[in-house]
Parts: sequence; C-alpha cells; structure tokens
Amino acid sequence: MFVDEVEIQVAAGHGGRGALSFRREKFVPRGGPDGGDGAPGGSVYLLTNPNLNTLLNFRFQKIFEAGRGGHGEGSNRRGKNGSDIELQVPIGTVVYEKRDDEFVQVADLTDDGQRVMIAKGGLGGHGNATYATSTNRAPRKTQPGLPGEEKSLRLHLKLLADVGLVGYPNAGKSTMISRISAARPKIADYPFTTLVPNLGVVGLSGDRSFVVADVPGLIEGAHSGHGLGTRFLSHLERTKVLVHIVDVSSASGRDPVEDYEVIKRELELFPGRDASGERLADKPVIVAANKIDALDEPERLKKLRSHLLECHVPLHAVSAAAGDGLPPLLEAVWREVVAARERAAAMTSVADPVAE
Ligand SMILES: Nc1nc2c(ncn2[C@@H]2O[C@H](COP(=O)(O)OP(=O)(O)OP(=O)(O)O)[C@@H](O)[C@H]2O)c(=O)[nH]1
Ligand SMILES: [Mg+2]
Repeated sequence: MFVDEVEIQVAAGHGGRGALSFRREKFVPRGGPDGGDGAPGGSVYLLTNPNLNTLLNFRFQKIFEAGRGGHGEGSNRRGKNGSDIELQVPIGTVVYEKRDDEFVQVADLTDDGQRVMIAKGGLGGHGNATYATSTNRAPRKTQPGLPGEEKSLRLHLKLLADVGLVGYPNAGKSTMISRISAARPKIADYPFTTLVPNLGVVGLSGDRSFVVADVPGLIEGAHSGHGLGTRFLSHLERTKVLVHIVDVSSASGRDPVEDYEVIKRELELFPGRDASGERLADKPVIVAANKIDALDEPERLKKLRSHLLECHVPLHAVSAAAGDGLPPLLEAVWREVVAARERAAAMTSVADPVAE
C-alpha cells in the first residue's frame, strides 16, 4: 500500500530532576550534599532509509515518545539518559511542523542515511550537590528537569526521480518502465491500472543510471479532480525531465495530437513547483510515440510528428512492448538528465560560493 501523507505526534523525553540528598556515613557527621543531576530526556530523530518508498508505517502508529531522563540520586549518582527514538522514512520525505495552526516546512530529507533531530529531549535538572559553596554547605536547592519538545508533524513523501513518465491511462507507461528497469508494475489493457507511483532504476552503458517514476494516468480535467486528479503529480515536482507517452495506435480511439495537447494543458495547470521554483510545465519534455508495432494508420504518427516539430518538442517513435526505439530514447533522456544535473549544480554553487 502506498501512503504519501501522514500526520503524527512526536514527544521528546522530559529531563530527570536533580536529587536532594546528603551524605550519611558512620563517623562522618554532617556529610555534605550529594544529590546527583537528572539526565536529559531522549530526542526524536528522523532517518532516511533507501529501502522504503511509502509512509505506510505511520498509518497505524501515530504517536511516538522518546524515553524520559532518569532522576538524579544520592551519592552523586546521575540519572540514566532517556533513550532516543529514530523514525525511518523514505528518501524524499518533506517534514512540516504545526505552528499556530499552520504547517511550516522544517526539513526536506533528500539524502540516503540523512538524520535530523525533530524534537529535542529536555535537559536534566541539577542536584543539590551542584549548589554547595563555601558559605552554603548544605544547600537544599534542586532543579526540576525541563520538558521535552512536543510537535505535531505532517510528513509528505515526494518521490525523488530524475524522470517522470506521464500520459493518458493505457498509453503504455507501466509497460515502458518494466522494459527499461527492474520495476514490475501491473500492466493491463484498461485505464487506471496503475493506482500508485512506481520507481525504477535505468542503467545505461558505463555506470550511467537514472531513476524513473511511472505515475497513474492523467485525463482531461485532472487538475480539477477528474480521474485520479493531480494527487500523484506532486511526485513529478522534483523530476528533471518528463517523458510524455502518447499512444499512436488507433486502439485508443483518440487523436494523438489532441492527447498530447490535453496532457500538456493539465501539466500547465498543476500549481506545484520544485525547490528552484520550476513548474512541471517548465521541465524539458521528450515525447515517446508508443505502440508503433500496432501502428495501423501511419498518418497518426506523421501528424503528431509535424505538430511537435512546430512546438520544438523532440519525438521518439517506440514500441514499449517490443522494445523498438527505446535505446535512442533513453540516450536522449540521459542527455537531458545530465544537462539538468549540471544546471542544478551550477545553481547550488552560485547560492553557496564557498562550496567548490
Ligand atoms: N501493441 C502494443 N501494446 C502496448 C504497447 N505498450 C503497451 N501496450 C499495451 O497497452 C495496454 C496498457 O499498457 P500499460 O503499460 O498498462 O499502460 P499505462 O500507461 O501504464 O496505463 P495506466 O496504468 O492505466 O495509466 C496494455 O494492454 C499493454 O500491453 C506497445 O508498445 N505496443
Ligand atoms: Mg500503468
């Protein structure tokens, strides 16, 4: 099951209180203060795990509490530290914290093994031994532990893929990803077979690779909720290149040029932006004219080709099922991915001139 948005509560542990105690020993009258300090409470961390691709774990358990710090004790014994907890999340998880009824983004976990503290444990209090001075040898002062932070969080998974496959239902997106990667989503000849996004890694010669996301099909009016709506388009926000798959066989009963224009419009109407402010419609697009093995009316491909030529959008005629035309398509996609990675790297070095 794919879950990409959850709300949870996290509570760090309270600090332990400092002890009030005096040394009592035979033959040692008025032994000094020996109340130990309380220990800090445990903190709550989020840690990315590359083997996860859903927030499903948080669907059932929603409250997470770290351990409280132990109280100080006599004989200057310090309490035991509260135990930390680590919540594992998929890479691409964006974390929002509720502040004054508004969720504010506090972290974006995009790296493998990235760990962030999300709620800090409270400090332990001092025991009375701390307060002994030359003028006050028997202090009775102690400190309570401080409370741990408590937070309401919203976790939103936005998959991290280099390339997004978009298109009408049945266009062949899942067939494509199963041909070019090890992903094995369900493929069937009815619309809306794919109900959740799938990720696959495409390996090219050398050690070149990129990640592809197959998302559920779009239809006209998706931006206003038709079909599965745009719920899954947020998973394409962070892609660098879109491959728009258009069915050019006559099986769809629609016109390929119109299909292309309809989906293009839906992408334009999607309001989401990536971190650099780029919209889906700003991303480079490569069109894969699919099902050429079943191209019963070559006119359909020709019309699409000349339409895209006018729009300066590259087209590759392919058969995702038979594999025809896929190598040159993947090379073209790779070139766009590299160009986009270079643009992103240039932007980071402008933003942070110290990082060479
Ligand atoms: N002849 C032919 N059929 C294809 C080709 N690619 C996909 N198909 C068929 O088209 C149908 C839909 O394929 P899918 O890969 O499930 O399409 P999809 O775009 O993932 O569809 P949704 O998940 O519903 O959005 C299946 O019956 C496939 O076998 C192709 O290159 N040639
Ligand atoms: Mg599919």
